[in-house]
Amino acid sequence: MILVTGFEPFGDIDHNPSEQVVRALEADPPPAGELRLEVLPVVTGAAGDRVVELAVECDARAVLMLGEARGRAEVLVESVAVNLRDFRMADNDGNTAIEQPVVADGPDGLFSTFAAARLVEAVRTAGVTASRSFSAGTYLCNEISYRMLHHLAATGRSDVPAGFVHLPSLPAQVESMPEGTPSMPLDRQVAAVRAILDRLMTGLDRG
Ligand code: PCA
Repeated sequence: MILVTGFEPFGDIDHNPSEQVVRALEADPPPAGELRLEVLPVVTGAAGDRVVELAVECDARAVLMLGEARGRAEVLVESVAVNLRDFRMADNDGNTAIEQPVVADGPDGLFSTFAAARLVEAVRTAGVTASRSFSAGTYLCNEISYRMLHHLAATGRSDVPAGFVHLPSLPAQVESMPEGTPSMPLDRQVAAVRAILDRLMTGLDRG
């Protein structure tokens, strides 16, 4: 089972591309491999608890966490998560955090366990613009990525490919954002995520 998560909308903007990609995969699942799909709340603590719980519950062989990176034009495959919660805006339950760790006494940073460079290649081959990224920020996306990578390391399962991918905003969303904010149509985003899943599954089959 491969665990794939998205996030609900956050802040004052409707929709989240990651939620819509998860819904698209629900409606038309990839032929190879079973997926466990879920949309997570943008709530500190709860989102990380849930993603770890899901990975345990479905005994995930790979974990792909998705979220929105507003203002970015390409698909960003994250290589690292940091042990820092420092929120620009309150989460959806009104929680704030300044210079707080994600996990008390955890290491400063943890590398994604999926092969980020190869996933970027897979997305580009599918004709969608993509890059590696070395910062997922200090908000919920970084938090759940850190929680998952910490869980895998703590349970001796860092061989499970896991990590975070940030998606651009959707065209409809940027209408209420500052002029010139980049976006990417949903079908391109879905194509990118399908290419990533395909690559992840091929890697698993190779053992
Ligand atoms: N993006 C935010 C949190 C939820 C989402 O989709 C982030 O980049 O942290």
